[in-house]
Amino acid sequence: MSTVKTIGSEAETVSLIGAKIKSLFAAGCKRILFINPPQVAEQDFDQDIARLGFYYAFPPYGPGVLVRTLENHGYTADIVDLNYEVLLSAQSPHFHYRIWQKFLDKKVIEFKPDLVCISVMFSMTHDCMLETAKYVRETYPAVVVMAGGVHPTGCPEVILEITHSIDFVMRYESDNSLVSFCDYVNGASGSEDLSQLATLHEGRYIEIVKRDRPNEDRLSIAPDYKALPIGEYSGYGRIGSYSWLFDSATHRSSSIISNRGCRARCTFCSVENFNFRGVRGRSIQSVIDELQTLRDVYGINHVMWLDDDLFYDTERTISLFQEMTRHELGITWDATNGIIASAATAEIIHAAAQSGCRGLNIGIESGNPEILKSVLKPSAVKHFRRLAEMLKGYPQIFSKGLLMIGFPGETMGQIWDTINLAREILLDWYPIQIVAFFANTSMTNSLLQQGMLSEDKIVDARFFNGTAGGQKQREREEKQISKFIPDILQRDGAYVPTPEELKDIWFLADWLVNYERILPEYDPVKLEMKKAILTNICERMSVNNPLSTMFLGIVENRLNQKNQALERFKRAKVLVGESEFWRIRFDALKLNDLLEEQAALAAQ
Ligand code: B12
Ligand code: SF4
Repeated sequence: MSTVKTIGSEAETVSLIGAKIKSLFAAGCKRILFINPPQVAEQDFDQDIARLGFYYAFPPYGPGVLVRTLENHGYTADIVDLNYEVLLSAQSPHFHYRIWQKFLDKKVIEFKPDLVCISVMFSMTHDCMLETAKYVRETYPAVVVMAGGVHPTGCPEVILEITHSIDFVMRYESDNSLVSFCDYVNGASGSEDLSQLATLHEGRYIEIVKRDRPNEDRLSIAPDYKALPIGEYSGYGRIGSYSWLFDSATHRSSSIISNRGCRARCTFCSVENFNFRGVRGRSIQSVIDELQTLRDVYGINHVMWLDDDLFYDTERTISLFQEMTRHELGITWDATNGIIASAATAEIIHAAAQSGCRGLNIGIESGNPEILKSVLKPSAVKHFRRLAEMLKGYPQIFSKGLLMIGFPGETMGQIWDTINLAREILLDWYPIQIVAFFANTSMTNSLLQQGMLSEDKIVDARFFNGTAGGQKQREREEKQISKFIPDILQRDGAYVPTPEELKDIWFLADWLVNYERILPEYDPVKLEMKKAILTNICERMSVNNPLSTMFLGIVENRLNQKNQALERFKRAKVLVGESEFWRIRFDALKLNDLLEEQAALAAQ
């Protein structure tokens, strides 16, 4: 792979890229079409999961903002959301995955774009991006193709070098750069205004590295979704991680952003590299206006904040929540992205609760002070304890602590600190991830430099949890033959587990922080909450999981729903019998005895 970013001087690079742009757009560039590609690749896509509404169905927020921005500058823009079309079509028994091509064709033929912009946020969507670009190139060879968003920003060279279907990668937030690009094509500005743009010249990678970051005025622009049926989205997939808290018949969810960027610079996160240092906020009025539009135009009654640092600037945060309350919006909200615990004050949490907060994810990552320090986490253990204490006063807010294991060099003792902290502060649930190495983070860059990681490992990096993640894959693959090290957590405190061992540690940690602690729980309010999240796991996230099925039965029995509980116990027994993966884990943790005991209790 080439490493040079320029050929000759910087001016020569700009001139080469400028000439390439002019040669590709013979008739100018007035019509720009954004594509949100399917988010799950064909080989991973499971129609049953789609029909349960478990895949993400986020409105394409970034493309929506760019559509409005371009139209404000005299261009014509539109969006086709192939992810939504696939999820919607998956409801039909005659579904076939490549139906997205039909929707794309229809849009391209009607709209006649000069430029197609493929928007890609996640590295997991790498293959979908390539497939979409390839189809556009083969079917409409005259159309210029550009990719942008977080993922292409992280690995533009790799992308341009492995496909001939993408002409340009535009990096970072593109609110300014894309307008300059179109202006340049149409002769409305000079090549000196081009920025954040990468391409290949005679097979070699070249890039205009100059950045043009949008300022606060630009950020107050709300997305224009054109004809997309935003109000229908949450009927076909998830928006955030709290949809299970609401009645699906009336729940209509969308997303919104209040700040861009984050004050912190955690080494495993690419936000600082992507959004640059610091936080830029929108005007509070523009946020309120957008919420009102979501409610009045699309019937939205719940939003997920897209912010990385929602509680940035205590005074502004409180004002934002107070304004939301004052406008009686009738909209609840969640912070699936996670908030910074050290930024939470009693006043913020109170204003949040008043303004409709129902779900709060807290970025804990580790319970070990050295790990927190080494990854530059902006919160310490004392902040997690303090926030957990504050949240006790707001039982209507479901709190999740986001945990990570498998940091480079992390020892068993340090992993135990995370498990112990989670069991001490007792937030409502703890999603756990094995550290993944995404492009453009300082942790990944440092491992690449040390030769401890190769670039091909990060291009389509994915987490070990989630619908298409490694845990689900492992359950599927190990139905006949499975391996498990039940005493792995008893290894010496200084021992650094291998990547393979981390998978069993993940399983045991999940058992300890999420399931075992339900056994002493008899408070009906807490049991109702556990019932809601376990139902979501059993019916949508992990349908053949006997552990969550058994615990749902335990909770139901304590809520006096004995018949339901007995059915769950019966189903859990069948599921264990069907899978070696689960059989050896139930044996090792003596869960068969627990299952028998609980079934007997429910039968009394
Ligand atoms: C909101 C969000 C989510 C939401 C999803 C939002 C959605 N789909 O709309 C949720 C909570 C579901 C989520 C989940 C996850 N997320 Co997230 N998420 C974000 C976050 C905080 C903000 C994104 C956002 O909406 N920004 C606001 C809009 C306006 O910006 P934008 O869409 O990027 O668009 C701008 C530019 O990208 C560009 N642009 C966009 N499209 C195009 C196209 C073209 C052609 C051009 C030129 C420009 C362009 O211009 C736009 C305007 O400036 C980012 C961090 C960040 N700062 O980017 C992380 C981030 C994207 N997430 C990340 C991660 C790791 C995850 C998870 C894996 C976390 C987890 N533990 O499970 C999951 C994965 C989900 C999955 N696919 O399975 C990483 C991505 C790493 C990677 N390379 O994949 C990020 C970068 C944060 C980080 N930790 O580093 N996430
Ligand atoms: S606090 Fe969250 S968004 Fe901010 S740098 Fe750390 S992980 Fe990224």
